[in-house]
Amino acid sequence: MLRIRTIEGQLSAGGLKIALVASRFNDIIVDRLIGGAVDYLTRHGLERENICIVRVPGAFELPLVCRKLAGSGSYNGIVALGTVIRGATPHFDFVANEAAKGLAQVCLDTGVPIGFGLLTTDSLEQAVERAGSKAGNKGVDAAAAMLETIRVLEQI
Ligand code: INI
Repeated sequence: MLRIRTIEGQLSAGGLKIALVASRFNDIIVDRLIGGAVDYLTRHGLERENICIVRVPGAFELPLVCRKLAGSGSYNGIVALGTVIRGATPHFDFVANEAAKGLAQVCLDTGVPIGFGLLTTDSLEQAVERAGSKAGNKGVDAAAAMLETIRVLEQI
């Protein structure tokens, strides 16, 4: 029987340089996402001095700043963190859609993996649930996805 070649990412972060880009908007939630991402990455071997945290005003600004960081060649991966909470107007949809679309485009244009840690929720309660309580911590999930993707890409 022929062997199937399988490529899988190891979850070791030692030696990498990682940027976290985090919005100030809804920082009560976003700070928990940052904490989760930093905790995950350091427990997987990333040295604290190899983490750079960049704060941006809101989710809308995430793609532009991620693009500059990705293009700098200084980072192996980026974790984008933010929280968009639905209000009474369509503003939510514009901010959330543009942020998500922009981040995907930066990944594809630059080849630098971006962990998508942008919460889009109907309420503050749903955001709290996803920032270190009953639905986990999406900052952790985004950091884990970025790390795995970095290690997969290295092998292709
Ligand atoms: N930015 C967020 O990160 N979350 C939100 O919920 C949000 N809402 O609802 O307005 C938000 N708006 C600000 C936006 O991201 C930009 O910073 C702003 O429009 C200036 O460009």
